[in-house]
Amino acid sequence: MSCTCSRAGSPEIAKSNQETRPKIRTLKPVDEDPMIGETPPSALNSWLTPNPLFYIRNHFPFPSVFDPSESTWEIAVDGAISNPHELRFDDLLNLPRRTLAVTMECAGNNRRDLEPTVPGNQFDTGAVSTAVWTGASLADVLRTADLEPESVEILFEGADSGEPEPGKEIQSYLRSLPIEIARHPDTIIAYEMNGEPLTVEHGAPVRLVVPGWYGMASVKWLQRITVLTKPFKGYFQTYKYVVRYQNGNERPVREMQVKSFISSPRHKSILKGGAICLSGFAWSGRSEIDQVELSADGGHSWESADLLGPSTRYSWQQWNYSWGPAKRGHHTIISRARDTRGNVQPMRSVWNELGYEVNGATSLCLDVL
Ligand SMILES: Nc1nc2c(c(=O)[nH]1)N[C@H]1C(S)=C(S)[C@@H](COP(=O)(O)O)O[C@H]1N2
Ligand SMILES: [Mo]
Repeated sequence: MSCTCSRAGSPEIAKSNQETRPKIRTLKPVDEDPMIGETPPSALNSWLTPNPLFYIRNHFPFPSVFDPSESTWEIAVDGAISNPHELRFDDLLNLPRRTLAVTMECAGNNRRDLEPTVPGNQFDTGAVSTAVWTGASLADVLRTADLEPESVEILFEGADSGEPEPGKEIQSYLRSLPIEIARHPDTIIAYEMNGEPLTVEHGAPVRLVVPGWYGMASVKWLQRITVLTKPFKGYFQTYKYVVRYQNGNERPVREMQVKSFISSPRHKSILKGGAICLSGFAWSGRSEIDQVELSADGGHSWESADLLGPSTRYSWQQWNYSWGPAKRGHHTIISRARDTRGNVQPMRSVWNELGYEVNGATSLCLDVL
């Protein structure tokens, strides 16, 4: 049966206190200094996240000596190149425009679901958002830079800095990319987000956007691009953003893992019986979603959801499922996604020391009257 409701299954939602309260219109706070906030559940029902509700994840205070004005911003391009130079905002505007819909997820999203719990920001489901980004391909910038043949990585520096943890040396936010990812035409230096100039929260005037990778790669307030002949070993590269398993193995965090969630109805909703429309999103690093399935019996049997709306390589895919008629009583529903490369969302997240890539199926509880 296909779903007729367009989004949130509102007709079925019984009037509980939860549903009559005004919808939250601001981020769900996680921390104030540095500023961290999740996209509120009400905004996780839309394919594009409105800019003011796009999650924010800063490691440091906002850049201090800071003029985010487009007329004066310069990006230093240096390192293993024959012609170190400064790139102005206008230089970027003169390069071909590239526009891409990209879902960005923080590597720590859903950290609070891990058992046993791990330290760090206890993110719920909202450290993920989607925007249409416009900018210049980094490849076009690198083409004019004349890289030395032994170059292996490109390093990106944000204009923000501080102590990443008490006692550690003051440093900028620094992340590197392998040359092949940096040279991919879809890796962009973005200056627009959903058709508007970037705001300071999201990296004004320019940030990197690395589609398909967890958010840490998309360096905000980009002020320096350095070509390296040796792999970068900085704090946010080899100490943080590393998946460290219980057995001591480790690997760097890179592409987003296949994942889905149910955004409507809300967890713990009380609903009238009949057909209940379930909907949500599914995404996976650099591949498209092939299938989303739902189970109401703890994973014994699965039914396929309808995929709808835009389907692009780097953005999440909306899905709907008409479930019913649902019997009275308490139900636990789970969703799982599969991508076009055959990766399937696991039932349980794999525990790791720093709580990254938490993508296990999550349970939605519903009571049907
Ligand atoms: N300069 C700078 N860039 C940064 C960060 C940062 O703290 N400083 N945080 C990174 C992380 S961990 C994430 S998840 C994304 C979040 O981008 P957003 O705040 O626009 O959602 O930015 C990344 N880029
Ligand atoms: Mo992040």
